[in-house]
Amino acid sequence: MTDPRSVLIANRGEIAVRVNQACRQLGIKTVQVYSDADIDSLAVRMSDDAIRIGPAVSAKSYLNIDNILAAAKSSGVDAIHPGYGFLAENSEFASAVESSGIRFLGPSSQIIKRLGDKVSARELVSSLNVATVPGSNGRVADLNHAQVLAKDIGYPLMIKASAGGGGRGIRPVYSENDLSRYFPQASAEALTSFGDGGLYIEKYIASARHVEVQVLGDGETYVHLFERDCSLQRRRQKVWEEAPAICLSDETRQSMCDSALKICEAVRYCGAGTVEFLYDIRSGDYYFLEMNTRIQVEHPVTEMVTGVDIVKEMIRIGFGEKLSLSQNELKMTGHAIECRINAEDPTKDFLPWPGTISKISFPEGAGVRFDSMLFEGYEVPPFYDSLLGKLIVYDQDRPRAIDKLKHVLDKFVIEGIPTTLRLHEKLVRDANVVAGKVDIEFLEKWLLKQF
Ligand code: MV4
Repeated sequence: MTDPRSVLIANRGEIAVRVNQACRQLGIKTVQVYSDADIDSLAVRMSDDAIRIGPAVSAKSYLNIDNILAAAKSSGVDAIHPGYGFLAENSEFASAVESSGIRFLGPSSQIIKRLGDKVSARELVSSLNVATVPGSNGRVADLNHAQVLAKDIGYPLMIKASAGGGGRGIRPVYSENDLSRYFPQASAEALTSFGDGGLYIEKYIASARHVEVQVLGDGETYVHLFERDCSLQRRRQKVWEEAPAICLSDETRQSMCDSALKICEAVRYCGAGTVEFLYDIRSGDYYFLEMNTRIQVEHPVTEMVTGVDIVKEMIRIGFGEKLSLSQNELKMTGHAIECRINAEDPTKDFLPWPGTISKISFPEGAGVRFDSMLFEGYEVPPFYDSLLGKLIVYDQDRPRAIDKLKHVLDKFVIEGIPTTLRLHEKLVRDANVVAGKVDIEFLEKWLLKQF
């Protein structure tokens, strides 16, 4: 019998391609939504069916809840996959999908809301005896309150928006002077950007690495798929990610993964998720930052070191099936590195650069994966974020993975537009990157000396 199930893919680009592939492998039919800018995209070509949801501008297409729901209803799909970005962590969207009787392939709107509010997530996590960054308990009422708290916490500190996340709405503060200047600014900004001016403050952890734990849950059983190190970031955008995180001892890794599972159990997490931590290089301590309730861009490095297809697993769970994995059969072997390939010119301060791909070729082989939306003749539209694809290499250990990455990057050709391939060719040869001697501030400082 053929599988009668169908999924509407409410996203674009490489993740829409990835979800289409996963559905195909599961025998599920796909309906791909597209804006006017994406009618010729790979995701549209490979899907079983495609529906226009509006003009190029995201606010009127990929962020338009009514249009997406109308597309889902008219095509009669059983479920919606939100991908990442756009509406993936919008609890109102999840709630609207739930009310329509269509499955949302992610956690419930309630879980999204509870973890999406960073102050409520911090409160939940500290009640579980998992360390959060020292800072305010709950929201900071006003500047006066912030000043009193700052006396205890000390400088530098960070002002963060409760409704923010992923680095949006955060601001470093180095003195009491800064605080009185930035606190009202940050509050006003949070109100305009997120419709919620609520702020909290945290001690600034300098010399840290960004380590995150991948989890899967079905509301009854929870597993972790170990961690990724995403310390190489520029303007809060990850550039290079790897698994495992070489800075962690086995003991710390176990403790961090257990902490992530505690959070899943506490909220009865359902779907794929990521628990973000800051790892303090000096003390060896780690702190919870936030939990992301979506599939992440960098999920492939975890797939390579665990052998688990995370996207297929989240689709199965979303359709009400139980986890097909148990913790004791999960192991991490080898080492994987992901390089994000963006349509940006590293020599022009990463200026986004739309245009036509005239040529693309790369050496395929064992332990080389390229998750992408590209094909020769594809025209990169100017309306969306500039991620074109992700090169992932895998090998037995980190030195071999780095060596393989060097060779693959040497042979990797994208012609027609500038890309961040050039950046990765340099990074993979940098002594500090090769030695793993980096922290979250490394890349921006390094970039000042390049190009
Ligand atoms: C921090 C931090 C240091 N101290 N919070 C940025 C993304 C968001 N998920 C949390 N982020 C951070 N929060 C405290 N209390 C450092 C980061 C951070 C970062 C900061 C500056 C430059 C690059 C960074 C990369 C990753 C995380």
